Amino acid sequence: MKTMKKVLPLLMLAVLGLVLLGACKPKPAETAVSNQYAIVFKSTGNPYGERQMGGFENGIQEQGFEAILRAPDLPTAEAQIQMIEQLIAQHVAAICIVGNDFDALQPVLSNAMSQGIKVFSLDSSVNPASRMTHVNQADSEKIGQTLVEAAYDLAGGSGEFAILSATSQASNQNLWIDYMKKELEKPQYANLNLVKIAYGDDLRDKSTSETEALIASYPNLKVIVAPTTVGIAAAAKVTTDRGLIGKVHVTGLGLPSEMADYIDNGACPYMYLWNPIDVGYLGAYVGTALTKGTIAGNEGETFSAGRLGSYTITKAPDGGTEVLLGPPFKFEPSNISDWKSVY
Ligand code: RAM
Repeated sequence: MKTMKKVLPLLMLAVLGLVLLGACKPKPAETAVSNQYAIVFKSTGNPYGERQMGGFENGIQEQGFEAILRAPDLPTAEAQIQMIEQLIAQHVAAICIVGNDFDALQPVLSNAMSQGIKVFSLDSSVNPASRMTHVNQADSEKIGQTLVEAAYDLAGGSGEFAILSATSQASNQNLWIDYMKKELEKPQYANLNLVKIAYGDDLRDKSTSETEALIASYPNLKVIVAPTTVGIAAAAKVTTDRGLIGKVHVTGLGLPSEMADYIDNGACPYMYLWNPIDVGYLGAYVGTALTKGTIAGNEGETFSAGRLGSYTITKAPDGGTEVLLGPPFKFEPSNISDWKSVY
């Protein structure tokens, strides 16, 4: 019994010593971060998406990492969920998502983040709970205002106009359309009537048939505003083929390489866009800044984005944060030939 009394404190000391030793021991190296950075675009067959993914790939590769480029055949959330599940299984370092839906990707993207994968959206945002930050191509409110001003100008101040959008769930188009509706409430637009919002789903054939339906249903239609590069090209082709140049004006957001002919022939007197290659490239640097821990996606953090220089994360209108590329650019007959071979 006596020996026990002597030994017990010694034993306790030894245990304490072992515990302390364990706490001070250098931690085993963290599991190596993958060198793979993935981007998931809305759908295949979209030249704008190809440019954006190309910019992302370039930005990732020049930093010595591997880029994975994915896009489903159809622009649905379900198809993107499957792709993201595969990327989680691969344990990529980061996923850059061009969302086909604002909310529907939340469970799968939250799961990715809980496994240490850095998740951010680009071009078409997902809700703030599903992302660490968002790469926004241009000020969303400004885009909405600019497109209403264009419709007003091309309609000559009054009359009917329609919107030809992408899918009804596309968060970037929906946000721009919301800002357009807000802008339309201003008294100066009292005689400008938005008669219909049609959805071409960023598919060439559907955008063509939706444009034809607009023209058939609204014989007095003066302007079609397509805030999608696929939609605007389809609409301009329809008005050109049907001899409606000068009667139904087409404007919106277009890719210069696809729209140069329609700007030259007058089907689309002018349109707007940003550089999609730069959007993707900026995304590449957001991805690596997140994995390096330079940023965590919080307002006020800064990072450098290669040839584009330095950027600061700001508050987004949806309550999350974003990185803004810059202002949209106007393409018109005087400058379109400079841009049609660039993107
Ligand atoms: C289409 C896509 C893309 C959008 C551009 C303007 O290519 O919907 O997400 O940003 O148009």
